[in-house]
Amino acid sequence: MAKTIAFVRSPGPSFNEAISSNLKNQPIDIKRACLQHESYISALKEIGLDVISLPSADEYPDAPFVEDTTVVFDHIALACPNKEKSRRGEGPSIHKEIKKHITMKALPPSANLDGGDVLNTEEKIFVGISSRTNLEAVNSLAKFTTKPVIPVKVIRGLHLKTSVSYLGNNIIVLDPSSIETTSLRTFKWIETNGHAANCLAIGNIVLISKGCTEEADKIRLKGFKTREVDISEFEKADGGLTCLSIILKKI
Ligand code: CIR
Repeated sequence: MAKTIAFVRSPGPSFNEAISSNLKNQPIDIKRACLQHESYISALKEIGLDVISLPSADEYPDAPFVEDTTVVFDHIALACPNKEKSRRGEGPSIHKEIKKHITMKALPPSANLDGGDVLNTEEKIFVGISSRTNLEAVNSLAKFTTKPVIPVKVIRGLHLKTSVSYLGNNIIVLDPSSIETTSLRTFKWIETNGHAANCLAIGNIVLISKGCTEEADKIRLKGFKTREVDISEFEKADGGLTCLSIILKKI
């Protein structure tokens, strides 16, 4: 049976120049970031994913946050037109790999989109309207899916998925103070105000940021298994667990 693939990219020597809302106070320890990235890859492999690991791209400090380069729907992957100039060159080398597995299309340059703003659920796709993603992206994405594509205002934090993750079984983990929640009312909520809001659900297993034990307990009560992963060096650059991979489910 075809396996789910995770595309990842290791941090390089320039990772401590990644964009950050708090780097001045908390410099990144690159050696530690590399070790944490290896543990992240091990966790994905233990879950049963095939991991395709790209070499670091030193001219792009934010390159380990591969999620922002690509959105994957069922039968198509879409190259994201990133708004942030320093991140625009990250896509091509990763898209070259993804194209070996799935058809890829580009969105028009009038759309600004980071993959971290796209929350895909069974029935609907939610798109964060954030400092990185505009309404044009919502309209452009809608052309590639039969699901309704719904804009959600991001009030605080970088992306929509900084503050909400979908686990499956109609359950989301979210920080309701950071996003406009009206369109998310039909889900069952696990509330948090911390890093737990960005977690990565692969089937029945949820990777959650180390130390989010209360949220992990609540997630397990809903029938999932959890595994804590330490990504503190990536959190210093406003990244979370989903940011570090592009997940391609083979169907
Ligand atoms: C940035 O500001 O673009 C990076 N430092 C963090 C990107 C995190 N990506 C994500 O949440 N999908």
